[in-house]
Parts: sequence; structure tokens; C-alpha cells
Amino acid sequence: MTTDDRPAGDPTRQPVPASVVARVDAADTTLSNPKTAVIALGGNLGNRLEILQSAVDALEDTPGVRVKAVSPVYETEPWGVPAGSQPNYLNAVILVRTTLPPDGLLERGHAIEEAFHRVRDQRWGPRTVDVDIVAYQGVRSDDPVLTLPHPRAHERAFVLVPWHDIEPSAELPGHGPVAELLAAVADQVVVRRADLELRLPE
Ligand code: A4P
Ligand code: MG
Repeated sequence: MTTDDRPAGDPTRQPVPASVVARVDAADTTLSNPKTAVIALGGNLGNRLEILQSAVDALEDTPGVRVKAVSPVYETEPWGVPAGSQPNYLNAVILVRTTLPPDGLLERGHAIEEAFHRVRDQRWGPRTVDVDIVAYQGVRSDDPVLTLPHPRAHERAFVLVPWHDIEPSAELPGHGPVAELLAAVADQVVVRRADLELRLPE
């Protein structure tokens, strides 16, 4: 994305100087050794679709990050909390190529969450947007600040189903092919919203 057409008051609006645009494009071509990362996006407060789209656009606007694929959008029942205690989520998964290290990508994810005034007062509490790094190339880490792959991705239909849509041959490091993990999460309610679509930034 080379222009930012979000309204002036939008907290995620970021004018992108031409020099930065060049660096963003370079991330996918000339800069050394870009890595592939899988990012899960979810939210259950506010205008959920608009916020997910803004998160995708903000990632694309990050120097050293290119969004390569955007999954369909799923309406999902809140996971990990009592039924009916929170609104449903919209969830999606994106694939990026990046020259940022894993902790740089996490930092950018947190900045995007903060731009949407995400409040962290309760684990698994309702949120405008959550940006989780599901996997970063083949990296494995048990650091609680950034655990890779994401420690709960393998048990979540709202991650596995959209990821499988855009990368049917995907493997979750340490857990095997995503296609084979789907059976174990088939009881979770995730409904594809064909009427809602995320745009791949140009
Ligand atoms: N952290 C460690 N590893 C990672 C990683 N791979 N990606 C750390 C992102 N963050 C990672 O996260 C807590 C800490 O995890 C961060 O400080 C980060 O450094 P958080 O986003 O502050 O809090 P949280 O999201 O409430 O906690 P947690 O345990 O990360 O929750 P999850 O696992 O992200 O689950 N149901 C549906 N249907 N859809 C959802 O999207 N999301 C959640 C949140 C629960 N239920 C859901 C959904
Ligand atoms: Mg999280």
C-alpha cells in the first residue's frame, strides 16, 4: 500500500514517505532473506471488520513487512470463556513476508492493538483487536514474551481453519500439518462470513 486513505482522525493513519515505501517493497525483493510469518487477527468489540482491515493495512504500512495473503473472515464463538459471556469474534489469518525479527513483529502488533485502545484488564477478555504471531518461519521459542509457534494455535479452529484456507499445505512447527489438526477442533463453532471480506493491500 503506497497511500493512506484513512480519515485524518484515524489513530492508525500513517503518512508513508516515498523512501519508506521503497524499503517496504524491498522487503520482498532485494533485502536479505525475508521470512514468512503467520499472523492471527481477532476482535469482538467495535466495528470488527473495519478494525481487522485497519490492522491488515497497518501491517502492510510497516517498513519491512509485506502482506502476502489474507484469509476469509470467520465469525467465531469466544474460546476459553463461558458461553454467552462475550460477543462473538471475527477472526482471520494473514501471511506476511518480513525482514523484521520476531520481536520487532510482535512490537508492531502491540502498537496496532494500542492504536485501537485495546484494554488488557482480563485474560481472554473482550478486545477490539488481538494480533497474535502464530508462527515465524520454523522458529521455536518458549519465551513467555513471544512463544513460537503460538502455544494455543493448534487447539483453535479460529486460527487453523482460516490458515488452512490460504495455505492448505501449512505445517505448525511441533504439531504437524494444519490439515490434520482440523479434525480435533471440528466441534468449535466457526462460520465463514461470505458477506464480509478483507482486502489484500495493493
Ligand atoms: N505472547 C507470547 N507469545 C505470543 C505470540 N506468539 N503472539 C505474549 C502474540 N503474543 C504473544 O497476550 C499476552 C502476552 O502474550 C503478551 O504480552 C505477549 O507478549 P495479550 O494479547 O496481552 O493477552 P491475551 O490475548 O488476552 O492473552 P493470550 O493468552 O495471548 O490470549 P490469546 O491466546 O491471544 O487468546 N476466541 C475467539 N473466538 N477468537 C479469538 O480471537 N482470542 C482470545 C485470546 C481468547 N478467545 C478467543 C480469541
Ligand atoms: Mg494475544
